Amino acid sequence: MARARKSVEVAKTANSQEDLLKFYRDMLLMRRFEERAGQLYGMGLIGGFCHLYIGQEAIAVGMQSIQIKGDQIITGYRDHGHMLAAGMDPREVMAELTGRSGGSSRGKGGSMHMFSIEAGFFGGHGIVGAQVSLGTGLALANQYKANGNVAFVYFGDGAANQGQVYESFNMASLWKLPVVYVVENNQYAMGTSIERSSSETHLHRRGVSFNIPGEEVDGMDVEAVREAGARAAAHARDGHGPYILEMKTYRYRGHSMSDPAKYRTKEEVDEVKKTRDPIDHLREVLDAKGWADEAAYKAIDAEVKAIVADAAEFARTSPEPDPAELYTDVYLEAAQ
Ligand SMILES: Cc1ncc(C[n+]2csc(CCOP(=O)(O)OP(=O)(O)O)c2C)c(N)n1
Ligand SMILES: [Mg+2]
Repeated sequence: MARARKSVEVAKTANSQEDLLKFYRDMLLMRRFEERAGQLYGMGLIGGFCHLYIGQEAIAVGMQSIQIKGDQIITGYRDHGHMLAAGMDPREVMAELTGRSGGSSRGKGGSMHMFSIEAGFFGGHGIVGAQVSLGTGLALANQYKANGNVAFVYFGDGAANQGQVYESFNMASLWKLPVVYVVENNQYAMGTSIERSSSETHLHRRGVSFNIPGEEVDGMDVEAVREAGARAAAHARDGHGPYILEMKTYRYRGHSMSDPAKYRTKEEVDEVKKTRDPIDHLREVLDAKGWADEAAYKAIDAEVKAIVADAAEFARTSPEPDPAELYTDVYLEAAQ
């Protein structure tokens, strides 16, 4: 059947000044948004779980840049960056974190349970690995509808050891489903390093026995992410089935907000921040091309700060959900 939609074609060197400035702005927005969320958590305005994405921004931004209308995204609980990349309103995301009625789930979902059909964002899942099976189901729906769309399924190095991931790989490959599996290998699953938990640490090879091609990507380089993402998406969209991208990345903050961080040294974290930071890296690229000066960086900084300040104010002042909302959206009444 003819596919209605074509993938975006990208070569790493082909990114325009406009592209790179947008990636810089989008990554900075994520970083400042997350820093602010961390502060609000410290002030007691955010309760429950909260997993920050700081350090991993190039993945969500690079991958989003090659998606087309109707493509879906699904991920685990480290989800704020993906929601912003998908185009969800920072106000709604922040207000969901503070549990207010202006939040994207009307304050009843919190950090791990947001959702937006319009943005193609299918959550936000707290069960490690569950999104892989659900996302494979989204790909099956795409195939069934022949809509030319691809499901982008994100999961971590820890989730990569879950059994349902491999059941999903088998079906996705057998049925040639349009799905890209993006493993965000930040090297730790809570306090357990990948070396301690995985017999095969090269996660892009995990599809070999299912005939799924995979590649390792520098997840700290937004252009490398975009280029590999375009290749993987074209493969899936053209009917060749699933593709695995292993993004080598690092999370700067603790697993969640309470993390004693005894499993790694401060020197290890500082070294990554100093030598591999995705935002600093892109700034070096922009500088080398002469595509941004101090005034341009300042303007982006000011724009991002204003968006985050506005989102935080909205999240602080939006009213709490009405008690009458307690039972709404919990069960869907099926038509008889
Ligand atoms: C099925 C299941 N088992 C265990 C947990 C507890 N848990 C929450 S996060 C996590 C680590 C997952 O790490 P990874 O997949 O690497 O993602 P990251 O946190 O690094 O983004 C674990 C074990 C859970 N939520 N669900
Ligand atoms: Mg991890």
